[in-house]
Amino acid sequence: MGRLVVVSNRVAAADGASGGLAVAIAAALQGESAVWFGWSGERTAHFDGALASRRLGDLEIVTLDLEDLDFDEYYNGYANAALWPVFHSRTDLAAYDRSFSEGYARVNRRFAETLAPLLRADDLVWVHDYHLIPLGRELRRLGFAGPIGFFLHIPWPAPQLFTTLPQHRDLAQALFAYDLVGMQTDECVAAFEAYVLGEAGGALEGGRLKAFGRQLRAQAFPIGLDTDDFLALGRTPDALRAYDRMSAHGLYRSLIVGVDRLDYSKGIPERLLGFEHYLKTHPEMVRKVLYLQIAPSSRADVEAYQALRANVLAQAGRINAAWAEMDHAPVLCVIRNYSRAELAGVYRAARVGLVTPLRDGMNLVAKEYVAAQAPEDPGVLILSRFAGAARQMKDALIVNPYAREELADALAEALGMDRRERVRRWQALMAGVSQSDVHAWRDDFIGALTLAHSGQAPAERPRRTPLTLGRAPLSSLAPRRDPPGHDGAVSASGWRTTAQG
Ligand code: GDG
Repeated sequence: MGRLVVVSNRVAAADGASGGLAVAIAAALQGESAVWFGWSGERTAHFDGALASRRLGDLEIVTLDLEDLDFDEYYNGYANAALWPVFHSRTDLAAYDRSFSEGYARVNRRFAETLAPLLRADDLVWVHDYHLIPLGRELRRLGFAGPIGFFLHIPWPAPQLFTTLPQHRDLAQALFAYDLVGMQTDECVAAFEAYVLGEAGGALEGGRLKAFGRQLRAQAFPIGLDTDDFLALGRTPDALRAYDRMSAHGLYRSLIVGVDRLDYSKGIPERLLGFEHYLKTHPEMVRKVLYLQIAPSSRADVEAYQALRANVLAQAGRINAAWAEMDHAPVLCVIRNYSRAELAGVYRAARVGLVTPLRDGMNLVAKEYVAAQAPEDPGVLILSRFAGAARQMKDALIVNPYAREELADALAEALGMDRRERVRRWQALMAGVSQSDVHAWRDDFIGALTLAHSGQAPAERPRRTPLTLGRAPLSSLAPRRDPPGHDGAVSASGWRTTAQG
């Protein structure tokens, strides 16, 4: 049996990585016999293709360094200043420079040329995210004929947005080198299909998309948490200390928490406006609430991120200037990283989890907030309708993050919600978080990729069958447990809910 070879831009197995992709892949590969290949995060004067390799249990981590021009054109350039904004509906922030797309193509070739010699014919290759769309095509060019799947962690944009990229056709064609293209939601798959059918002269036949003389299967695989691991983190001393610290700080006040990379897609300025509107319309609550925003710095070399940082800090300052007293400031905005254990403690201490991105592939913070709650006295999740997670987490208070009055109303509803209703909503949400976890996501994807490569059609959703890539079975196949007190069944793709919505 071949190995599972996972490729992503960054390879980060250690704790402290504040990014959904690294957290998810590290969890999905934990304890597995697999290879994880990617950029080391280091730069070198001249690219030489030298690889570094280390082992983490059964996992082999292989990294390469990139040169400065690669970093500017591929990473800061095409990936984070063109694809990221366009895929998050921010064409106003996109840089369409040709040099960026050339750097992107070059680095994908470099990835392929260094990876290809390591591949064995029976390996299964799983490529992750928007940095590496052309990688599969490059590997095919170099002769790899085995299964290659691609998973997009961020949203796939509407055709009108995607076609603003001068290279849209080439990007779409590159995807057709994969056997399976996975996305976070059905909505993203539908947008991709609309492009292929409407712009690329493709067709959808027997569940397969056909275009550019090739075919692929496109399907939604909503990503989840390593839920058991996160629950265990919540019981560690670091988590308990953070919980105690924030509970003491929030004594006589209700804590509202937001945790997001400092990224314009996360809607932090809009959230601050919503909170400000809440204070204006509920002046009696000013001393009774504290909004803590944890926002670790991200992509600080890109101009739009520098502007965002200044904007967020200015807004928090403005709100505090208007509403603070000598012993209380309503907003605490912390631009730094905390350990995941500490985050688990902070989530648990918060009466409200405020997760209001303007656009988000999934959003793991929403799921972490739910997983961290005390079952007998849980907090309330307020979730943007524009997060992929909103398709599953219908028992959250779903809001339009652009509408400050709606945000303020949701805060009022969450802070006034009785315990019974909070428990009822949390139980439904937690059932989904437990069931649809990162292991199910991994097994579903790999099962579907194996079928897609062999030309078989999946019955409905791919079944969770034992996979024996490499030495260890990929799934323990233990039935996933429901949280105590919950008796609901949960479907594979969407969660059963108890509330309307
Ligand atoms: C991309 C997609 C998709 C945050 N602050 C700290 C910290 N974090 C962790 C969170 C969470 C992760 O980072 C963020 O994940 P998200 O899913 O919310 O967002 P992105 O980073 O944008 O991730 C997203 C995801 O990929 C997975 O497919 O859901 O839509 O954009 O786990 O806890 N971690 C640590 N310190 C922090 O201060 N250690």
